[in-house]
Amino acid sequence: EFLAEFRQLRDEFSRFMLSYKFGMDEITTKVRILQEEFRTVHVYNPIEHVSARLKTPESVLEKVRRKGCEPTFERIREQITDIAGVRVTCSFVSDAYRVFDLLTGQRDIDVVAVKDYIRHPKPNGYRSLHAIVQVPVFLSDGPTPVPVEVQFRTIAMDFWASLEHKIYYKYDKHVPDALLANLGEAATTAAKLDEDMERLHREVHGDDRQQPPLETSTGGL
Ligand code: 0O2
Repeated sequence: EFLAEFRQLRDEFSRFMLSYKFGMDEITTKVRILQEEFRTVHVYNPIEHVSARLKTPESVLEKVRRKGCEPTFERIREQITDIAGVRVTCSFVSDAYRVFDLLTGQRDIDVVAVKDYIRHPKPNGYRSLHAIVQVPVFLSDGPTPVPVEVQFRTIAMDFWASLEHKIYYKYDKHVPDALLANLGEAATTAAKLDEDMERLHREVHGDDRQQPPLETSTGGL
């Protein structure tokens, strides 16, 4: 009996995790569609690259324990919102906001929460725009809304965050003060670089990006 119950739970958990993979794939496809459209139809492409990651079952369960979340599928779906993660890296800060608007403005996307660490950086200097969005995934038994954490950032923000992440783990979360101070300075330098690059870009491209999308020969169909 125990074995039958165990198998059932294992299968349910696999289905649960699979729904997150599908949600992540839906969001990745949406961003890739925008990226390809910009690349081919517009003069300028605001999306540098897109990546996605699914938390491992171990790290989901570890977070369930850490957050004191009740271990039911419903509670986990409500409280652990970063099981599926998509990262969108843009050239400029204004592009991060622009792609955020384009994605969250889509009819089938619900925005659950937004954390703007660009306007309000974390004390360590971390900057990125985070959104928890919900996308419907159509399975054989009907649609399931799946939360996906989408991070929008610039190349400079991404460069900083990946180094900080490595240092954080290298020191097992106890980074020496001097190194923390250096990371803080590097974050300020990265923010300044973002500002300078955006200004230069505007000087060269003017207000290109404010233009409406190109009309097609079929009259916009
Ligand atoms: P990974 O390896 O990227 O998956 P919580 O997730 O509950 O601890 P919260 O407030 O729900 O925290 O999430 P928040 O602040 O929106 O941040 C979650 C994710 O943002 C992290 O996921 C990182 O990807 C990124 N992030 C947030 N703060 C930092 C930071 O200070 N440095 C770096 N490098 N990344 C950060 P994970 O699961 O921690 O990591």
